[in-house]
Amino acid sequence: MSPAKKLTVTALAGGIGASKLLLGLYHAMDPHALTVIVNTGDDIVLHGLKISPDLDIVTYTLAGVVDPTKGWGMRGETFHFLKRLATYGRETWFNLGDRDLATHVHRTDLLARGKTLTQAAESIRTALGVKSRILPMSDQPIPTIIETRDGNMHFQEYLIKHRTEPGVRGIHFAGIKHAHAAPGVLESICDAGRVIICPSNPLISIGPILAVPRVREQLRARRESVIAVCPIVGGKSLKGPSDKMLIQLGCGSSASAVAKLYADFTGTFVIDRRDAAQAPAIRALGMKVAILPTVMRTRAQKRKLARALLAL
Ligand code: FO1
Repeated sequence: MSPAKKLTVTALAGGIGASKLLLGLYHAMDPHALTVIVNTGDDIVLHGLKISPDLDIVTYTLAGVVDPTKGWGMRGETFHFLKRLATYGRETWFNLGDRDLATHVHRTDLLARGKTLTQAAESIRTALGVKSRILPMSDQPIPTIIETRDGNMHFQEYLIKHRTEPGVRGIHFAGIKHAHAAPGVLESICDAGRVIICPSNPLISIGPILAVPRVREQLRARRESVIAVCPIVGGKSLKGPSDKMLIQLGCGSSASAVAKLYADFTGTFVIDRRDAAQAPAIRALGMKVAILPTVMRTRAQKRKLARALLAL
């Protein structure tokens, strides 16, 4: 591998949890040498608009326009459009902001004109001045369906409309068998100096990317260069319902439980200091263990973890 290629990073990412680390990487390395492969299982069509939450969260974060409190949507957002929609009796459980709306209209129009999701994501990230490549995992829709006691529902309905209350029995990715990795996805895993699995939900953020045909195999082929950052610290998720879902699906909510899910394709598993006691169990799965401060609240903490990962 050439010295220039050695410095390249490909990251697999969900939304908010991943974006913290991605922001750290963006500032700790040459951002042009970073490629982000993003989960699109969360994508949903609402009010005729194609919404790609994780693509937008990653793009807005790296562009510096994300709402810093919520971690999704745009800074300084207003919701006049949503209020008007309610007038027509439409469901408004998914909070579409007025500024954010421009992104969904632009993407939906590009898709209607025959462009791919990859091309739409490229148009949005370049317009917002993001220097890193942002790739959807696939150009085909692969919605994440949560199987619950109350029936099957789209992930966004489970997360937002039903506030993760229904007990989870299973998860599937509709249409996955016939889907393909988007252009550049397999190549960027194959060519990168290192591959970083961001601290995202292993079941519904990283899981859908791994399920795209050939992605897991490609990661296995690069196992020694794959570094996964654990999203569970002290048995709790850093963000979102990972802990609850892992428990309900019988995996258990711990660093070693996530390590088991990643053992076949990960060379180095990164855990927080609080979980140091689990290091021997994780090493027994055949992975190296790095113990680092993985909780990122400040800009400095994000950069610090990013630098530590780049130095591994
Ligand atoms: N998350 C919420 O908790 N409530 C919302 O109403 C909501 C709206 C929303 C709109 C656009 C967007 O890009 C993201 C949005 N999110 C919202 C976040 C998103 O649903 C999830 O955090 C991700 O899908 C999981 O990564």
